[in-house]
Amino acid sequence: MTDKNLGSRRRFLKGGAALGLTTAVVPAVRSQESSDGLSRSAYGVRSRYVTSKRIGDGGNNSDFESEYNTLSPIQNQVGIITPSALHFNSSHGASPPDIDPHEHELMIHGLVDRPLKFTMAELQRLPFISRIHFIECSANYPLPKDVTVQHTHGKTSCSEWTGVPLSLILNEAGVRSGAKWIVAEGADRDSHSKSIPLQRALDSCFVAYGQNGGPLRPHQGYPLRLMVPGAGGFSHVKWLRRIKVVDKPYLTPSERFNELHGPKSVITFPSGGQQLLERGYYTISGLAWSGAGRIQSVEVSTDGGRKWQPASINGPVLPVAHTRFSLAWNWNGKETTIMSRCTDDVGQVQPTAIEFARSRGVSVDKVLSREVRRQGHWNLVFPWKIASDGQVQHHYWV
Ligand SMILES: Nc1nc2c(c(=O)[nH]1)N[C@H]1C(S)=C(S)[C@@H](COP(=O)(O)O)O[C@H]1N2
Ligand SMILES: [Mo]
Repeated sequence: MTDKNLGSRRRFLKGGAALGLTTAVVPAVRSQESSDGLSRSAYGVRSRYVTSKRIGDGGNNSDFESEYNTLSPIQNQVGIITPSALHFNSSHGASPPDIDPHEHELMIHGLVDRPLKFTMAELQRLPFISRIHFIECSANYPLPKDVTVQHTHGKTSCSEWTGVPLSLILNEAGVRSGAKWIVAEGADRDSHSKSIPLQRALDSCFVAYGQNGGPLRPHQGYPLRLMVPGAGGFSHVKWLRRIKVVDKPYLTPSERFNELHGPKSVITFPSGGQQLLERGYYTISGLAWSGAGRIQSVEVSTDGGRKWQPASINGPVLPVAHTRFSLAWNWNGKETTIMSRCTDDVGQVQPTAIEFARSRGVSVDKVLSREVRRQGHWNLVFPWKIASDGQVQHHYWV
């Protein structure tokens, strides 16, 4: 770093102490083995000073490690990719099935000319695509008792997924006339199943075996999952074993399950439960995403929504992917409320609480009611209150 760079960095922070110019202590390197007998260098482990983890979604005090419902620690994430080990997880009441990829098959049948079965090895011989997409549970909403952004927004994650376009597989089988939907089924205890319109299946769905450069993690559906970009997480059937081509939406209890996620954003720093130590310079940072396409713009307010400033975009802007934004900010040490709102490239704007309440036909004090939460796709502009002592808290409308 040149002196000039150091000088400009210094202007952000008050005094040299904030730069942390202390001597680093380098611990002696010990060679250790993990429980499966691999050395730390054969399959890496993170620094013991890094402690970020998924937590159960049972609320504030649930630090328990749930096998089947976990929230991603998005307050600690940088960039747009969720580390595979920290992808949120929603599996309805069961641990991941222990699937041997040599035995796993994907069956295609129903209204097709040629019913087909693919082994994993056969799928991996086919042409493939890699796409960076978020998956968000339709039930990604806050509860009044929630404290951190992990609690309020932790059911969304973003990975690079690799696999085979479903159109290629369906064309191979030959879709018959009269076919309008597919039903996808997983190999878990309850055979999680979901109907998806055939047109969407042909346009954008793919069967993924790769996540962030490696195989899917067991919690994400190893060895195969369906990707339905932009639709509610529920559609992204994990441990995928069967696709039936049909004439009707057999398994769609609510139309909302097929809606694409609307535009949504949240500030991840500073966010709930964090503490600003002193007034001065901070880089506000957050994530924005939309199920309909790319993020067009993000604005941030640092005065409770009176003025909005355009945020910078820090990194790739991809369709149906988390997009990282930031805003340079000088905190004057006074109580305030900060929030973000985004617009996607089909022109949808993230709604305020008032706009959202109106669209759902309820009064604004009902935006967190059970009835509204259960409709899913909760994408309100989300405020964080910063107290004069620097504590960051959820700011409620009710
Ligand atoms: N087979 C199967 N697929 C499933 C589920 C499930 O319980 N079983 N849960 C769905 C729900 S509700 C969500 S939100 C996403 C979550 O994907 P993730 O666990 O990889 O984050 O998986 C979907 N696919
Ligand atoms: Mo979900």
